[in-house]
Amino acid sequence: MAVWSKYFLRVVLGWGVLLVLACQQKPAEKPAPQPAGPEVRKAVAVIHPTEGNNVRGVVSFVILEGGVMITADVTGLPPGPHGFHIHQYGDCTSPDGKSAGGHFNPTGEKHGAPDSLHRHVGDLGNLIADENGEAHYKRLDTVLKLVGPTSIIGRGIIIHEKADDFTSQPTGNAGARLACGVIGISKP
Ligand SMILES: [Cu+2]
Ligand SMILES: [Zn+2]
Repeated sequence: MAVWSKYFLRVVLGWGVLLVLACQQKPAEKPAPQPAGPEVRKAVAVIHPTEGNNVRGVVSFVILEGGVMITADVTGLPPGPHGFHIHQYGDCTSPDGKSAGGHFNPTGEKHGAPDSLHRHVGDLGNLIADENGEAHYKRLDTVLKLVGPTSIIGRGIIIHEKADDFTSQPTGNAGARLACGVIGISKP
């Protein structure tokens, strides 16, 4: 056989094999599986003081059967009630905490008490500080979530100077921001 015809044969066979392989590949019917992220069962925020304040603490969130258990232990507060909210942005970069934006409100509701039918997802009520400036908060919340469209992961937590009155719109008139934290996923 002539050299050119051997070459020709090889090329034809080569492309033929490729064509058969290509035809055997079925078009993608299912989307490629998404890489599994961390399983979200718990979240945590470390609270740091804004400029001129000394408020510190930890807020944790754990998924339980009836909702999300919120636990907060905070120090350095003036005695009395202090508005306690999840705000839209997990951004505590500004000295006054305003970089965290307004209350986290993905459902377009009015501001309210945490047990109200109408509330922002971020409305957690008040922390009550004792005479030593310490506040402890433990509440099972049935509105906020750690997954899905109302997830609070990556949002901010703000502790305010004054009490949240649950009626003034859109913030509860809780005044300045004493402390700020960012909610992150914690180990299940
Ligand atoms: Cu707030
Ligand atoms: Zn609110």
